[in-house]
Amino acid sequence: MSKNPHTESNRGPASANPELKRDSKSKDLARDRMDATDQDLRTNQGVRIADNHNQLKAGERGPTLMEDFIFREKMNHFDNERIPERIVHARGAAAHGYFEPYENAARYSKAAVFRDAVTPVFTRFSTVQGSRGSNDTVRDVRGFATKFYTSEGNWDLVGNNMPVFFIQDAMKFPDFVHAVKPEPHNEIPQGQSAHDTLWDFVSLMPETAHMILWTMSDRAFPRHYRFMEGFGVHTFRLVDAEGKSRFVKFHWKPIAGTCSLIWDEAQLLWGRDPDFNRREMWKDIQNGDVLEWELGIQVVEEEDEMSFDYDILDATKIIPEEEVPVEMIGKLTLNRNPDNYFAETEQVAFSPGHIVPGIDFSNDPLLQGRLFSYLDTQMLRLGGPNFHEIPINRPVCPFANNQRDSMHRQTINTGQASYEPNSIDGGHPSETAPGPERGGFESVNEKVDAHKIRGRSDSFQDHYSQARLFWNSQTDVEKEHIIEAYTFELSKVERPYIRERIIQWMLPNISMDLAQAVGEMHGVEVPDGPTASEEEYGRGRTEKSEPLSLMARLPGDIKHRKVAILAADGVDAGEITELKDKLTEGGAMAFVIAPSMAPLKAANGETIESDAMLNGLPSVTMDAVIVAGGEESIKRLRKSGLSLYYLQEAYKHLKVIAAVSQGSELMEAAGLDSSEEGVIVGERVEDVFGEFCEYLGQHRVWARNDKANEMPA
Ligand code: HDD
Repeated sequence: MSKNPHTESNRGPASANPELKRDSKSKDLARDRMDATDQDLRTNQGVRIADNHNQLKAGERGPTLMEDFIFREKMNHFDNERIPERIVHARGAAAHGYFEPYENAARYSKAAVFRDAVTPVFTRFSTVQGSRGSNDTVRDVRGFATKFYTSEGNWDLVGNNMPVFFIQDAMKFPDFVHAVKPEPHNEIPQGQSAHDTLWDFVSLMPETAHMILWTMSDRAFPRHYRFMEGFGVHTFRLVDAEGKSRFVKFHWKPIAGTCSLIWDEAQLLWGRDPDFNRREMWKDIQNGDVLEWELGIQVVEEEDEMSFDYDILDATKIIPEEEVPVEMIGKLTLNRNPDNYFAETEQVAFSPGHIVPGIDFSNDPLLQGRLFSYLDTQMLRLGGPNFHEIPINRPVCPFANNQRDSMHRQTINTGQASYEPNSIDGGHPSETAPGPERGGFESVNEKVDAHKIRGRSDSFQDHYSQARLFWNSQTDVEKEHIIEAYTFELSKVERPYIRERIIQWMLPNISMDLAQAVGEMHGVEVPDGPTASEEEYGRGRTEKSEPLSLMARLPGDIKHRKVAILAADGVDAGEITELKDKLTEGGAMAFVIAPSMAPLKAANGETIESDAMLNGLPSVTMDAVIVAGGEESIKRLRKSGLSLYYLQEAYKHLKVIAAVSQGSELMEAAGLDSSEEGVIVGERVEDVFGEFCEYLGQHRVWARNDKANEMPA
């Protein structure tokens, strides 16, 4: 069991479950894996195929014969390959891994996942708005859904990379999704929130203000899934071995830190690598560079439920970490790519309703609605109620019940009794009484004594305090990006009255600076002060909360960062080797980027492999650039517009750029001034490397922001 460095003194009892190994799900999947090595080509009925190129015809130039069962089977299967994509979160990428609880976890919950030494998991990341074939780096929320194959059944933590949601009651979910999705008359825009119907809805629904602000921040296009936080969003419950229930919020804290793309970069990536996030995760895992998060919880004792200036059942609110600290209770590692996208990533079925003893729901009306929706949607998407039998969805623990039949049933249930109680099959499968360990599921014994009411609690009225809290917690650069985001998004809204509603009726309640800045860019007059009613404006805490800024958890080092080394024939081989060694030592990945894919002939006659061409791994796919020296190499690179553009684009996107020896000439040719911050030149690798790493640890050269805005690239 891993030790949690943050909570040394806060340990509860721990126990290990030796029989559950981290690869138990992989072993479970093994019985369905099919390897065609050394196999003959056959039909689905097992008949060997002699000719896979030609239909059976009446004569060489004649029509196809109906009896061609080989053609018909092949074509029929192909014609039916697609299933409905997810109604939201259609585009996703996933990986296998495992979860290891810290010793303190079992203190709050009797769930086996917090006791067993290790539990296999499958985690799927997704965008929300776009279709399955849309771009990875669009401005959107990212889904962060984890299926824990625990020894007591599957637990799904189906969260997002933002801790709040757009609406408070699931009744509004179809409306929200209809508004955000491509518009119904022309199916435009794909993967974008910048359109009339979304902003129309938002402008009429002040409860969206807080979440919209998050989506206008750089959190909406993470640099890599590994640099992204995750949140369970709702308040859930954990139930300990004594049956005591506590409210919790779940957090995934990335061990690598947090950082994002910037908008221009994100947009360029739509064209240059639409699969950017999924490709990076895939390649990193392939290279053994695993993704890691800590699972944290904020714990609220039941008696403190009403002690906040917001309602903890309201999914548009966070619990600021200053009010309830996040306690780390375990670690997630993603270390294995799926074997087959469709079988695993597409067919995985998550549901917040998949919980295990020791975890329970709260009465959050958004969560309550989700409990119906996910199961319901799987009926259509996965073709009926047997989707739990699909290999990626089945639990690793044994399970039996009296549910029978329906479409595509795989299990061959033996025995005569498919009911309970029975005496024919020895009374099995039988119930298990609830218990502190390995007991049957028991809901929290909450007293509910109320009138039926279709309405909302007054405690859900404050729509703006936490939006102000978020705004006040951002650094100047982050605020600038948010202003740019609203300005851009609203510029795509055709109806002026929708733009005006946002600028005049929503933004002034968040920040007058924000409202004025966006108003100015749209030529819309802004009122003198807030426009919301006192209740909606709210009086909650608004002073800065550090963890709400992405800058609070910058990576700090060069681990997992991608560095381009620009080179051409005639490059200094020694410099390349030294750079690669130093970067790899620090945990970064170095790529030799050259004008062609032909092996480079270095100045000393050595041959160096080129990892990619200048337009193959363009600067937007990298975190930093170094120009290696070598007279001839620089001469060649100077002749390439692509290499000059590489540097200019990296400069514009606030990336650290270094040049060794003659490399400085390429910098000059690109118009970059080495007296500026984050533009580093030196005679030897060691002259530039330390400073280079410092900037890279800060993710970007933030001080360059104003200057970079003047760059045309
Ligand atoms: Fe949802 C998918 C996360 C509110 C209904 N949702 C889906 C996925 C994630 C979330 C990560 C993709 C799972 C996967 O990878 O397969 N959804 C959230 C979060 C929410 C949220 C964090 C608010 C806190 N969702 C929400 C509501 C409803 C739904 C209020 C309906 C009442 N969500 C769905 C769905 C999806 C889905 C339509 C589409 C495909 C699926 O479930 O399996 O049922």
